[in-house]
Amino acid sequence: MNTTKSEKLFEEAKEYIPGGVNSPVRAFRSVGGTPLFIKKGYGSKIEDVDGNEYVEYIGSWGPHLFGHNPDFIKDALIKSIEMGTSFGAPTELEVKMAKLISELVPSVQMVRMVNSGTEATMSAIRAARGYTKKEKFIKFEGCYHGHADYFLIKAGSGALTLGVPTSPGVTKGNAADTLLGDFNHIESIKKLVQSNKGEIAAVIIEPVAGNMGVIEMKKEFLKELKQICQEEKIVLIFDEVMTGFRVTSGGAQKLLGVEPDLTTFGKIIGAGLPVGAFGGKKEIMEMVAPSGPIYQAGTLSGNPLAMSAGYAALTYIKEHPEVYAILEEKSKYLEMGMKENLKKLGKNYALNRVASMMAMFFTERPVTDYEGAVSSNTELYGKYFHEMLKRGIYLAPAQFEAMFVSTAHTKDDLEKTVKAHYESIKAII
Ligand code: HOZ
Repeated sequence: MNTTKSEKLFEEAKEYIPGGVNSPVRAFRSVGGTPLFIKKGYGSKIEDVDGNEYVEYIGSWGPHLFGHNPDFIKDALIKSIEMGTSFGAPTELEVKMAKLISELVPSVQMVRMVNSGTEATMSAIRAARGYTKKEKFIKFEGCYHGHADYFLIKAGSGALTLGVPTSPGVTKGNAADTLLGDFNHIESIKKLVQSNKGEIAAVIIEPVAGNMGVIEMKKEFLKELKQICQEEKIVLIFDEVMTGFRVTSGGAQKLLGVEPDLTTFGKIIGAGLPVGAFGGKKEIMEMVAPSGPIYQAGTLSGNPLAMSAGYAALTYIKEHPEVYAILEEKSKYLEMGMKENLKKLGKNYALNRVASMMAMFFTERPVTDYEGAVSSNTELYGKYFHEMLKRGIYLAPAQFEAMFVSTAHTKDDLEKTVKAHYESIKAII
């Protein structure tokens, strides 16, 4: 068999880049085979260096709410690049961006732009610690908040996929300040709060878990969590890097009706450029430098290109509230089609969907928590992934990731996906 261009590139990449990739899940380790090297993206599709076209549901892991390279984002970027790429000085666009974020997400009274989701979550934890003068924080098993040391303890996403949820290189000291909660199980939080009385600065959670597949947070759990945080003077942080501006224009907090003290963003607010942000209550955010003593900085923070793309995306969302109804319709079509397929095939695999985020787990028990997610047969997911790929559908190359639907997915794309889903499951069971 002829070697493909992707295979050749991967061999070369492995010589110079650890594992041949710049972020682990991309390497196809958990599904096997060679990663596709992508040449371009347009709408709902990507094309690899060998000229194969795929309908895809990764959307750069979330940013592409409108599909690849929509004209209005491209135009904003072209206009911006004419003016220069970075100044390391304030711009008018940063002010407009901050105002727009706080208009769409009212719990965000002040916001600081950073360069990635990891930077956002790291900075939010620092702000919470500085504000409360306490050191420990609670994260949830299977939730992923980027790769800062103290988050890499029982983390989701690539860490869970590759079987290294607790990474070497994380010091005992760092690990000691991270307390582990059980997603959707409030008793675990009550116990932690009791045994670490007066020591917990923050609880950080993905209000819709998107890094152990997709799992919705129970409203009752969330309300109790907020109440505990208020009573114990713990800063409640919603990591909305994935859900922000995706599940509604106001993120998961609008969907679930509970406001956190701080929120982190990324992905859609950069429309595919490297970006992140953290924001929330004024009394906390005003403690961030230079208005306060909690240090946080960045050479490329508020970068004009990232701001132009992100501002164009958020402006579109504001001016076109119908975006979410369109996403809902498309996502529901997929969900229903897949459920119907499973029924026909006599399989009761768990299929979770929250707005335009979905995940199918190869387990027949309902997936409402970490235990449920890890009961999935990942080997079977690998086979499914390759069957779908053969049929022109590109999914996340790992079970513990989300499938993202965009407004660019056409009726044809969705029909093709449902058909491929039926044939793929049939082929592997
Ligand atoms: N950890 C990311 C998904 N949750 C994957 C990032 C990437 O490989 O680009």
